[in-house]
Amino acid sequence: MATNRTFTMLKPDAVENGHTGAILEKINTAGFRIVALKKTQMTKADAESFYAVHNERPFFGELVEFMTRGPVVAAILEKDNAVDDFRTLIGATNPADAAEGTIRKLYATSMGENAVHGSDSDDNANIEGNFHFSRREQF
Ligand code: 3AN
Repeated sequence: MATNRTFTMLKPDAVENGHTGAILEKINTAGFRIVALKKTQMTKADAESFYAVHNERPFFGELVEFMTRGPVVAAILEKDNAVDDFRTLIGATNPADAAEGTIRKLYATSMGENAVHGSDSDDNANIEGNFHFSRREQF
């Protein structure tokens, strides 16, 4: 398995509820190296662009509103098999379906407010990481 990178955001619900430290600790304990990390507030235009792939979905407006209601913590993470292993660590999109011990099982409250984002492919990890971080912030 190749060492590769994924991108995550701790979403506004997780940050508001004070779970940033606990989630970063879980990420660290699971063996991910932090390549880049920052707390940032997305504008409406940022969220619409980041989630453009979902712009036809019925929940798009709700998603943009949620993702801009407070700061997020964005990070690029590195590990063998990073994309798949991170999606395993965060659990299913709907926290009701998420496995025990996963980040969403522990910290998410609903399908919309599900605590954490994880890229779904190497290509998207690259696009999403570059959306939030310049090249000289990734090392
Ligand atoms: P995942 O984040 O697990 O890859 P996606 O890509 O299907 O899930 O959805 C992107 C984001 O859109 C989710 N993280 C969630 O916040 C939101 N979302 C997905 N489905 C719904 C839904 N039915 N209602 C509200 N929000 C949703």
